Amino acid sequence: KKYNVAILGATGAVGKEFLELIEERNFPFAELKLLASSRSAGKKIDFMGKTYTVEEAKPESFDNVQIALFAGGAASKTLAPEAVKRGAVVIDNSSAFRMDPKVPLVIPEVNPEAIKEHQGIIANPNCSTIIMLMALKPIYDKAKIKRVVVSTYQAVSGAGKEAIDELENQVVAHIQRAPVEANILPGASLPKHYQIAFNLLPQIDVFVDGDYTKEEMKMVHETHKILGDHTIGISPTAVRVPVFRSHSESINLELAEPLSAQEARELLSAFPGVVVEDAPADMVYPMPLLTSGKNDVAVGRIREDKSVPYGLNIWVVGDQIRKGAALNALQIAEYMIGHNLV
Ligand code: 2RA
Repeated sequence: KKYNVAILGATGAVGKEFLELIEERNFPFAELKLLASSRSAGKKIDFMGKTYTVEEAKPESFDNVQIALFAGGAASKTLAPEAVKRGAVVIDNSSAFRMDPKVPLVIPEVNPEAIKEHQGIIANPNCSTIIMLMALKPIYDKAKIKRVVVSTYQAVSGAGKEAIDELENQVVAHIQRAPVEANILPGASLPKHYQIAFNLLPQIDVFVDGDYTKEEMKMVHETHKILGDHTIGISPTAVRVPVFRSHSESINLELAEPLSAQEARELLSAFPGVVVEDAPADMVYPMPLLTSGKNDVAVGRIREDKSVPYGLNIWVVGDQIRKGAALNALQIAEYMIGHNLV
């Protein structure tokens, strides 16, 4: 069976990744509609031997669509309910519906059972949450997690194409001894901007409660919802780093039960979508240059932390445009197809 598929945000980084993955995974589509804002409408995209014209996304765009993949952005809030009204299942990468109790928030390897509760919209978690939970789930199932201290090292592509260009331009300007301009990061709509080249920015998104950023609080709230466990203490710090692609995370865990580093390695190796790269003697560990363009989340630097009872340190790296966004959403769609849920 084949499905009529619409991609909202088809011209952006996540939209492009959707197309690459649809081809790569042989996703069973019949008709494909590429949608975007009026700014990108009219653009041509060549895909699998056909030229598609990007259409402006409107409520009627979803007539006769069974699967709507939303790349993320402000349009989700209004267009997702319109697509559902017209009979589509929406898999949404924006943050608009993630914490809505009626909307499942899903990582297929972690909580696929939540999908069947959907009422039309299924939310894709934030990239940093997905990458962290891919590594935490097998550990959680075995030894429970009491507390997580996580610091992220997030690539500029998480902030969009303009942020990628900004890093590149700043590096070139620096080398040419020209003035370095900063107009985008930490966020285009923020009142101040700082250089990212040769620098680190400890702010991703706006500040919210208690001077944590929204990005940091997403990691707390989404983890509680996905694991269905609000008792886990989570202490996050999210940092933008001058890396083009793939987010990295240094994670310290306090477990409820003992788990050796070797046991953790075995559990992680057996978990689908995770690859263990951990051979310190050979200087083998995950790095963002190595995970970019890959589907698996890589875990390394697995060490027992003897400073607390049952402590464990891990280093996790994943392509945030693939597993952190487009791949995870497509896997949700594949799960639904496989289980006759669409
Ligand atoms: C970032 N979390 O990296 C975002 C992308 N969703 O800024």
